[in-house]
Amino acid sequence: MSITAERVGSTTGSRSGLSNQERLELYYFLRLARECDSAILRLYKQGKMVGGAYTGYGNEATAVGSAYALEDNDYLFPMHRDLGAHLVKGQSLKNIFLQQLARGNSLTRGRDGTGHYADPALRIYGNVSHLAAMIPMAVGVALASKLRKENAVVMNYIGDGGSNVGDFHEGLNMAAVMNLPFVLIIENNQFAYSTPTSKQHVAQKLSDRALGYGIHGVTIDGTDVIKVYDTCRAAVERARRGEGPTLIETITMRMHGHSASDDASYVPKGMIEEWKKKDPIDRLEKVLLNDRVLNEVNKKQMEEKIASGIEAAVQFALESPYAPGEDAAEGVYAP
Ligand SMILES: Cc1ncc(C[n+]2csc(CCOP(=O)(O)OP(=O)(O)O)c2C)c(N)n1
Ligand SMILES: [Mg+2]
Repeated sequence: MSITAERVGSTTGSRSGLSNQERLELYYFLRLARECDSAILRLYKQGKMVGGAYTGYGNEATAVGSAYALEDNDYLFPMHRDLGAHLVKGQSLKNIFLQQLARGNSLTRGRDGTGHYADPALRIYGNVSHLAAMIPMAVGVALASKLRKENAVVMNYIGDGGSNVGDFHEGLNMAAVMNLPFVLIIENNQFAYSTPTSKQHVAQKLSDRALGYGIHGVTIDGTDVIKVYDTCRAAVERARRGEGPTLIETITMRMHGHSASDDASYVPKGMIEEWKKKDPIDRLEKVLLNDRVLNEVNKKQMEEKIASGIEAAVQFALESPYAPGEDAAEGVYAP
């Protein structure tokens, strides 16, 4: 197997061959993800959420571009910044807000208020809270899928911080040794809660770790949705051909605090302003306007569709009941 550890690629130009309609769809999902996050923050500030609120501001291009490279029978193991990936894989707004608002008719039947859910019908296995513990699980699914000859690929995500947990090594090494159809994305958004990457690792690039496992590794601009799509599509196709796992590091910035209760005051002054210039939505919008794929008319239509869709889902969730207290332990433990 040939090994590539490319340097951070240029962010201009695309090999994607995406149609204009597909590029518009990517733009739609970027905006949908961000508007969902904004709605989640509003609900949190209104005291309508049961627990914390985690958003993906700045991570949208990574979440959307990567999941867009998957087919229906592929598996998605996202982490807490990847609402955009849930949406691309087909999750409904209703289910997202029922889950966020911890209602009894949510996918976890009110047992959780975040993306910690599974939806086997869509092959989405939302993150387990313990960082990196999901990697060996996702690798296990890749093994099961290979044994069943499903021709499916597993896409899994981890943060810069989570990539330093031991499970990362065990999971990725196992995927490499067994030559599994597995793609692992490290979302390097500069911080793990308040810890900057300089205090997490001294590796120049986290994708260089791929060399140690004998697999493909690449570091790319995680704010460029087309670049993310291109890279992930190539990795997914390679995995489907039986050529093993890929480690993809996407460089971006966590534009908000770790959660809604964190004001991110530890982030150096000016850093957020600097990264705003690389806002994933603005970047694609400029290209699409310039190419006359997007215009004021279809942009407005899209905004209205997004706003009304979210409004209806939030309303439905707010009107849905919480789970009755008596059955709180049901479905939590194996019978
Ligand atoms: C093993 C483990 N330790 C600590 C936590 C608490 N925790 C949840 S998210 C998080 C920060 C993760 O940082 P990173 O992996 O960089 O992802 P990011 O939140 O920046 O996207 C921490 C410390 C956890 N969930 N699991
Ligand atoms: Mg991080």
